[in-house]
Amino acid sequence: MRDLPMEVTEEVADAISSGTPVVALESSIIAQGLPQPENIVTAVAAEGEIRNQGAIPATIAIIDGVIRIGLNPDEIEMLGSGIELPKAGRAELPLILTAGITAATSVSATMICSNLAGIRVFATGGIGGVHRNVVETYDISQDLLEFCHTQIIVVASGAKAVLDLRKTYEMLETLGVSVLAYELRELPAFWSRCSGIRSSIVVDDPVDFANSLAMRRQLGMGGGILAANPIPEESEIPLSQVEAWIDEALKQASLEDITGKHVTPYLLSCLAELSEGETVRANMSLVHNNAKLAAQIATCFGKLDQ
Ligand code: PSU
Ligand code: MN
Repeated sequence: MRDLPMEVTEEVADAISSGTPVVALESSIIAQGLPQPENIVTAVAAEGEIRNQGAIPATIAIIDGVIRIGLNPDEIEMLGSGIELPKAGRAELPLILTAGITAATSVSATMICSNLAGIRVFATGGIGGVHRNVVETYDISQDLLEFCHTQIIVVASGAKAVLDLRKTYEMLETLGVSVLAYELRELPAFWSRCSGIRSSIVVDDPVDFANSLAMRRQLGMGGGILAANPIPEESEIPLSQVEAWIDEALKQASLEDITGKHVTPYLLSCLAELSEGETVRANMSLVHNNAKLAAQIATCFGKLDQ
């Protein structure tokens, strides 16, 4: 059998083997989730914040059929240059590797690749989930099921609020995913701090996330943890304001018959326009904040391992 097509940069490989904290970042947010040039600004700033916290960033993508763990600035620039790239989730990942092509990794594929490399914490903006029109479309993101398969902590500001958040959080509970809210009693709603949905588990210390993952492992349970981190107060958009824009974006998506993997990127770009960039600014801030918490959690693993 041929070797797994995966390349880890020297810096990341050294960090993993020496126990230096490492945080993974996804690339679909660069290629499909944010407009230019904010996509590249956000990716670079997230890496910078992780370094500020004393950890090593590892942005993940598939380049020419190779899983790349850690990218250089030119590669990040290429992913965010506006060229059309496939969005790889769990289902697409093997095909993209055998075809030898380049693709951005969504949350599910980034979880798989991070785990293969031995990285235990991954930061993103918001995970996918159950779409509001699920009854007609059956559209539920691969991200949710990935938490059953892959053992990693995903730091996100909940699921994107264009989704049916109540159904998304219910489904995570059904799947046995540990959803730990950070600092607030309520689960976050991406651009807004509160969704109106109470969280049964709240933690105040980054070490609690690391301990929970270690305990899942000891229990032989497998599966991941969602660290639900609310957007910083100064950047949040009130839920009622976002809801008005979402209603309009959903109407436009249905008129234009947008389906499948194109729904999330379409809605995000529609909201960016309707809000005159406010949703993009909030998205940038929450990604930065999630990178920071992820680095703090990764640092706790170093201490647990000693
Ligand atoms: N977080 C963001 N913006 C994004 C995403 C996450 O702030 O665009 C991406 C992730 O890659 C996630 C995907 O996996 O959106 C969800 O897409 P879907 O609903 O098609 O599974
Ligand atoms: Mn979908």
